[in-house]
Formats: sequence, structure tokens, C-alpha cells
Amino acid sequence: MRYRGREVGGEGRVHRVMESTLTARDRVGVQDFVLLENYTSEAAFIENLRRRFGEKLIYTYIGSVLVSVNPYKDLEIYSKAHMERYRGVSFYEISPHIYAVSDNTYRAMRTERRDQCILISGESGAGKTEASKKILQYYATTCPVTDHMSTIRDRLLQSNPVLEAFGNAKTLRNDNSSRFGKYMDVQFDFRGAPIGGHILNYLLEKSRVVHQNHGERNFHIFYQLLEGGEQDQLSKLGLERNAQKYHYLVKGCCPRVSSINDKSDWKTVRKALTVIGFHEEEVEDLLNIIASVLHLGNTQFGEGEDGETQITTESHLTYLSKLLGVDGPALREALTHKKLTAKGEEMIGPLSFEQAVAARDALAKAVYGRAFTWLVAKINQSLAFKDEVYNSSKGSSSVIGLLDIYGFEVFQHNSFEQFCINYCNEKLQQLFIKLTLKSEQEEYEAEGITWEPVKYFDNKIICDLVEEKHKGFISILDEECLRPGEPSDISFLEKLEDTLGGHAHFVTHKLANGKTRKAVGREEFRLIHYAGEVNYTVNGFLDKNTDLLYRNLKEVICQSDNQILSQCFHREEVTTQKRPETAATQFKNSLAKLIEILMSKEPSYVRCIKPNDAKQSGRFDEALVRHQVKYLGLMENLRVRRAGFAYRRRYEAFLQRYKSLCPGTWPNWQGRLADGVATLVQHLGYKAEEYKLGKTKIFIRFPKTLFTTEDALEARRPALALTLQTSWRGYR
Ligand code: AOV
Ligand code: MG
Repeated sequence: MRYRGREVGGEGRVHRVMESTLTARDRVGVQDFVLLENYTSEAAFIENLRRRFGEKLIYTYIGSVLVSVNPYKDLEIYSKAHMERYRGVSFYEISPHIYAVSDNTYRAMRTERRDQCILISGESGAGKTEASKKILQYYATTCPVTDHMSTIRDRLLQSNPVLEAFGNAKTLRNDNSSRFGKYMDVQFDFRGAPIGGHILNYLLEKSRVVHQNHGERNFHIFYQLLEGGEQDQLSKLGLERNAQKYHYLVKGCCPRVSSINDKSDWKTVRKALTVIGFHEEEVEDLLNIIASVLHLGNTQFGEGEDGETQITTESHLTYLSKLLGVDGPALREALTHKKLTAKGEEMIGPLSFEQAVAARDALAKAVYGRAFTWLVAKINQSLAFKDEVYNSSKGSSSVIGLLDIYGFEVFQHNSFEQFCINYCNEKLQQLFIKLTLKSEQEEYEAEGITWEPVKYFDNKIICDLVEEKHKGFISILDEECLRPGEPSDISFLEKLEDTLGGHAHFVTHKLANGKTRKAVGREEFRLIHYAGEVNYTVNGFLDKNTDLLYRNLKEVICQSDNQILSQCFHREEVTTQKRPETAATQFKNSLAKLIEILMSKEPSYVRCIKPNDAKQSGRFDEALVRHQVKYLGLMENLRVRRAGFAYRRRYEAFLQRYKSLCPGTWPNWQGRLADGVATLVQHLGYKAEEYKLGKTKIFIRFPKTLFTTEDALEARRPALALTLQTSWRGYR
């Protein structure tokens, strides 16, 4: 493998800086896979990643796609000085970095005035959230700002710790795993200064509020409050400074995590809430909700003398009524009874022990989930672009969208949540396939170049399996949820078998006949995802999809004097006869909207790879990496990039860079650029099969051709060093 610094200069400025910036260490392997001589070899691909990773070079390109391998340690490559180095410098002139992608996207937005988005993908723990934070920090640090704007900038930055506190948790895959999806638009004015932002959030994993698998935690905020909250604050909330005391916090048996400092994180979150503009009363209402969830978790039920279920933990009930701002007796009744309407008459019936526990958990999930939605709305208000402040920039703003969503995940037990998360990843993979292959093909077409299409696995078949109307997975699930009679998870499984039995990507115990190697349990089904096979336990799918809160509990919460709750629970909900959309359908629709948003923007990609399953630095597990390279479609990505042509450069860029090598074009070419390039390549002795001339660009088939030309340039370099420092612009 050889590395050539300059020949990776895409269509960018030729800049002497690269000579001094790239050290010998930077030259390990190739920094763009396109330069890999044996580009169809997966082994060579992985070897290149491994060698670079060994030198702490975690970033490598495939053309314009950035591949990033999680280093699991601070590499000290994110300082302000690093940011400065990437500002205004073209993509390929300097070693690959997330800042290069950030900067390139920013410049594309500014010069082309087109909305951009950066799509970050990869499995759980691969580094998506960290990447999105680095990008935001880059903009916050390098973009011009005035006083007004610095407020927005700070709020944009501070929204992260708040959302992570409420929406992230420790899982077996990642100590800071995003349990909600996030798409954030950063809005810039005509000067390129950040003037606003907007966040869309996707399906929070609410079940975590009441249950965690072994080795996992609840959302960070609970532990932060208990560790970091002031004593009198905790007393007011009726809380003890000991997570072990709270059932909802210890289901996973690991209230402490060595990589997390809950106490200092609490301080950060508290400060961030202030910066974002939360009033003291709002913070208080929010904390009351957090605390009420913990009291709910400790609320126990027993059997009274009359045999009816009753609450046995009075003190928690007292705190609950205070913190939720609701009437105590009404809450007691709603937690142990349900309201039924029979023949037009309302009747109150007692709940069984199990039903009462389920009602309690449903309330905890609903309260937390809606508070989270409120939080996002509140942050959006504070990030909203204010016309009156930025009068001058009205109507000429552009946005950069950042997508950081939960990554593909497989656990010992997988449920509805994993199903949604993995379905979401299927959709994003589908988008990646469409856009990368499509755009490449379109470019060849636009330039009038013929190319050979590359075969790849199209995961559309799996997306369809999940979302097709009438016969897709979600349709069957919804149908079963709404069916009169006694639908159950098992009857749902049977329906799935009936409808999807013949599908190559769906397997159950009954259908297993050789389609997969692993066993499928009797209450499981397996989906063969693009990223691997996952067994899902069908238990809980119906309940989680219906996501029902008993009507009388809703009625009680609607009356709350907690300002947040009263905004989250509306009376109409209780009075309406309309069935709310199921969780899966809501999710499906919101993903469809997301894809639409992303399709309307110019995309850039960051593909994150997890080097090992132990969250350890310096360990590169080849088999694990190979698997990810495979399912992320990186080899296909590379082949498509090289299918026809390894390089393409706009005529003016090509001429500018190499004209010194040809007497007829040097020093200034007069005439059509295409003719200039033709003269130049003829003089350089390019053979007909080595290149093609498109409408605006030259396409070069083999890296070698360019290597030779670069060598020739290098030989002339001392004499030309100064003239090469040109100031014209132009990037990919
Ligand atoms: P994820 O977002 O992709 O997973 P994160 O971005 O949270 O993964 O990364 C997981 C952990 O890896 C972080 O908490 C850091 O400790 C470490 N890490 C990631 N990127 C870097 C980096 N560039 N430099 C140093 N350490 C890093 V999930 O949210 O689970 O799909 O749902
Ligand atoms: Mg994340």
C-alpha cells in the first residue's frame, strides 16, 4: 500500500500546508480507501483500518464518506488548534477528520446555499453521538458570532448534556447509549453565523424507566439527581441519597458505572438548564416529576381485608400526590381501580395485584416519556430563530442537519424497543444505499460517462417486510392490537407466521427449517437484518404497541398543578373516543417524515465502527470489524466509487494543478477548459482507457495514472512552490 499526500487533493486548493501538516505517522496506510491498490480485497481494507487504528489514526475516507473507528480514549485531536487547521482547507489536503467533514459541509452550505445534512451511522457504541457533538463544537467554535448569536450558540451546545441526562443510559453495549433518536437542524444566517436550531426526537425507550436488563441502568438523570442534588432539595422531594433504595434504579444491579461521574454530571446539567433558559419553577416541576417516578417505583401493593388490591406504602403515596400535584385519594383510587363503561354506564372495578403493578408502571412511563417530549419542546423554544432579533438575515438562512440516532443493537433478550431501533437502522441503511448509489450514477449520467453498475445487497426487502401496508409486520401488529376478543402476544406470533411465513428474512420456531443456524425459541421470532440476525421475544409487543394508560389515571393527571404535566396531559384525551395511533405506527410515520427531510438536503456521511465489544482502547477485533465493514456496505461503497473511476476533478482544478507540466497550457490556458485538459493529458501520455472527459470534469480510472502525474509535478516542485499557492476555491 502506498500513500501519496498530494494526489489525494480532490478538486481542492493546492496548499503548501499539507506538506508540513502530514507527518510520517499520518502516512500510515492510505487515508482514502480509493487509493487502495487492491480495492476489492476486504482483507486489504481491514488491514488498512487496523494499521491506521494502531497509529491512532481513527479516520479514513472512502471518497467523501468518513469512516471512523472508536478509539475509546481521548486522542487529543479535538482542540481549538485542530479546528483551526481544518478551516477553509479542502477535504483531501490534510489528514481525514470529522472536522474536515464539518468544514466541507459548512462551506458547501454557504457557497451553494443548499441545506445540508450529516448522517452518522453505526452500531451501538460505535461513536455516533460523540461524532455529532464534535461537529456541533466545531461550528460553535469556528463560525462567526455576535453577542446575540453567542446565546444561541451556547444553548445549542448546552442542549446536549440535558438531552443526554434524560435520554441516555448505560447499556451493555455503551455506557452512554442514546435511548432516543435525534435529528437536529442548526440554522445559519447569510454570514454563516448560527442563529437557531430545532430538534426532532424519536421514540424514547420508555420501558427503561421501570425495567432494566442485568448490567444496565435507568436514564442518567435519576442517578445524577441522587448523587449531586443538594440535601435540602432531596429532602423536599422525599428522596434519599442512595440509588439502592429505589426499585426502578436497581433492576439491572449496577447503579454505579466507573466511566460515569453522576455528581459532576449533575452540576453540568443544572448549569445547562439555566443557560437554555429554564425558569426555577420549571426546573422544580421537572425535578418533581423525576422524584415522582422514583416514588412510583417504590409504591407497593397488597391485599386488603376485603380481598381488594390496596397500596401498602403510604408515605410514597403522600409524596406522589404532592409531587404530581394531584389529589391524594383520587390517585389512590386510580392506582387500584379502573373505570369501565358498560351499556353507557360508568362502573368502577378493582384491579388485580398484577393489573395494579402494570397501571403503576404505565403511569411512570407515561409521566417520564411526556416530560421528555416537553423538554425537547422547551429546548426548541429557546433555540427558535427569532425574527425580531435577526431582522437583517431574514429569509436567507440555510441549515445543516445532524442525525444521531440509536445504533443497531442485539442483546440476549430483544423486545419491541430493539425491533424499533433496528428497523430505524434499516431505513437509514436504505437511504444510504439509495443516495450513494444513486448520486454516483447520476453524476456519471450528467457527465455523459458510461459506467458498470456494482452489485450490492438492497435491504429494501427488509424495510418492506416491516412496513408494507396490510401485510407488513407493523400492520399485523396493529391489527392484532385492535382486534376484539382476546388478542395475545402468542396469537400475534401465529398471525405473523401465517402472513410472513414464506419470507426469506423472517423465521420462527416452526419455520426454522434451515433458514438460519441459531435456534429460535417458541415465543420468539427472528428477523434477518442487513446487519445480522436478531431473535426477538414476542412477549410485551402488544402492550408496548398500544401503550395504554388507564383512563382514570389519565383523568387524575390531567388535573395536576404541576405546570409541565398539565401541558402534557390534556382533557380531550380522556373525553375522545378516537383511538390513538399505536407506538409502532407513530414511529413508522415519523421515520418516513425524517427520510423526507433528509432527502431534501445534500447529505454527507460518517460511518462509525466499533473496534471491540469490551469498550477498551487499543483493541482491534478483526472479526467484529469485518462484520461491520460488511453490513455497512463499505466494500460496495468503495467499489461503486471506483467502479468507473477512482478520481474525478473539475476541469479548472485539473488544469490549474497540472498545467505547469505542459508547454501549451502553461502559464495561462486560453480557450475552452475541456480543450486545455485534452491538450494536457495528451502531452502527459494518458492512454484512452485511463481517462474520460465528461461535460465539466475529467474522470481518471486508475490511481496509478494520477500517481505518475503527481510524481512529475513533484519533480518540478521547488521551482513552482510559490505559484502553486493559489487562492481559487473549489471543492468536490
Ligand atoms: P453511539 O452513539 O454510537 O452508541 P457513543 O458516541 O456514545 O456511541 O460512543 C460510545 C463511547 O465511546 C463514548 O462514550 C466514548 O467513551 C467513546 N468514544 C466514541 N467516540 C470517541 C472519540 N472520537 N474519541 C474518544 N472516545 C470516543 V448508541 O447511542 O448506544 O447507538 O444508542
Ligand atoms: Mg448515541
